[in-house]
Amino acid sequence: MNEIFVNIPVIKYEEENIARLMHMAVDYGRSIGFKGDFYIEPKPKEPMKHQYDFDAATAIGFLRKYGLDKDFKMNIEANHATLAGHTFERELRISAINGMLGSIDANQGDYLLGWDTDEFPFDVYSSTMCMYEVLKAGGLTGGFNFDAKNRRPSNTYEDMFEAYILGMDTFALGLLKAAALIEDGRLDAFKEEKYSSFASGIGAKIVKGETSLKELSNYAERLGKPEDPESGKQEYLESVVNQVLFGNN
Ligand SMILES: [Mn+2]
Repeated sequence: MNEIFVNIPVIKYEEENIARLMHMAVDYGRSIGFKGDFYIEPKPKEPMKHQYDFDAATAIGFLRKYGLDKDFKMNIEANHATLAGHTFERELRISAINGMLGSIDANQGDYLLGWDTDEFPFDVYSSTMCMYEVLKAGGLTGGFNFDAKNRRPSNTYEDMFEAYILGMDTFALGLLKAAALIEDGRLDAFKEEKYSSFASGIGAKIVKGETSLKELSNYAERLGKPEDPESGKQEYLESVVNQVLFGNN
């Protein structure tokens, strides 16, 4: 209980109480016939320095610890990913690989400000990589919500229409470009090649959990001096994305 005396909340109780509240919400929802997913929207920083749901990985760990992961999924907001120091697409991927990708708040933030500006999205790189993750995940159980508002100088009704049209068009274009990236195939081909050493031999044994540090140590010693590492081809992959987005291929 020392934590009380230095004016820090008893974190264990607070986490358990949040989990109790969430269990009660699930029980009540199920009792009135609600069969859908509950969503939790990770967000760091606001309104305080320590957030229990800092990012997707933190929230997923919390839900699993307290037995809530079958009832909850992530609602990933682009601007919150930025605040957590992640990219939007990374938060989507973390959710998807854990079976927890639910829905999306499709806004964007200001990379220079460090708080939640909830701008309507216009960044087509970001919407493309978002839709790439959605397509790779096989879709969403939820949907898209802008969670965005006009900037203060945009003060007419016409501006509101323009903002929603901008957001819709940005994500529609992102969807088309994400599909084009997948159909192009070069990104997937590179990734398959990059990890191909895990498909056979000692790599396959690692993946299947059929080896040990001792065996790997012996294996590494037998290899002798390592060859130069293969190229990560960062600039090549970025040029592929540009070619697909802007049609220079
Ligand atoms: Mn939101």
